[in-house]
Amino acid sequence: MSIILITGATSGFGEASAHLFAENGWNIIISGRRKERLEKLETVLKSTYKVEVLSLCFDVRNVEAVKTAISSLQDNWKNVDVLLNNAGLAAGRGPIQEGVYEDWEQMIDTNVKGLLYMTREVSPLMIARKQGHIINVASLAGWEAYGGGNVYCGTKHAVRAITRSARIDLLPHNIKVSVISPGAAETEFSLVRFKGDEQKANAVYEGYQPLKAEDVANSIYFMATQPAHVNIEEIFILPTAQATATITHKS
Ligand code: NDP
Ligand code: 8X3
Repeated sequence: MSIILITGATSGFGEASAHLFAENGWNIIISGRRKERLEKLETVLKSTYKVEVLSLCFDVRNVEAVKTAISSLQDNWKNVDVLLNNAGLAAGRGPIQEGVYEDWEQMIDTNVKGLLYMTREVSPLMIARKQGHIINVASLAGWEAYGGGNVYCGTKHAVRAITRSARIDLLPHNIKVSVISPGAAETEFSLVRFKGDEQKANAVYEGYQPLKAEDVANSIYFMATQPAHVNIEEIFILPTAQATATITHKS
């Protein structure tokens, strides 16, 4: 049975991917910081899909925690076929001259450094088996820079650059490296970005049909299930009503 390790499985794209891969018979390693959500998801996945599930509760910003989580994997969980580097966030949205240092650090540490730590620890397991697939979650913000998105856009541009470089590094080892770049998707993303302000978060998705977490999970599953000689290098997925980060057709 194939194994996928998903960071940020407690919500949004990660949670939807956990369901979809489990539904299709994959064993799943779920991770995130919220222990209760992990426990609940583990129970639901096991009982619904009859697959093996392992929960790893850690913060991807903590390099020692990442090292411990991966080095503590039992042999039966070491054969990770797909690493989905999904954990990430935007914290705030505003002009750079008013930027909040803690927000910048949280985004850079999670979206860039956390992804690097995970890749650094998991890729040797894949190299040992001469197979594997790393799928990074970037964003429309990895293609475009929009006002107020400064640091978030920077982190997602970095994710796309790291993906392309890692693909070259891992090429001789038969490891696929891909990236998915979604546009606006209704998850907990905006609630996190606007620090719990539901009104601001809901306004992001008003007047049009944004992507659902399941839409993105479907694309990730498509990427992960191609034949061994096929690498879907990048999927750029937008809501039909969205043309760019700042142009959305609203009713
Ligand atoms: P959610 O807020 O719904 O999910 C984010 C997930 O990341 C949660 O499971 C959260 O888990 C986890 N996470 C955040 N920080 C950490 C951390 N320090 N350590 C471990 N896990 C962490 O948002 P989405 O599902 O929308 O976002 C998933 C990814 O998709 C992110 O990288 C985001 O930037 C990207 N994205 C989102 C888009 C959107 O419009 N929604 C569009 C394009 C890209 P926990 O809090 O339990 O740690
Ligand atoms: C989330 C999409 O456009 O808000 O990555 O940056 S956007």
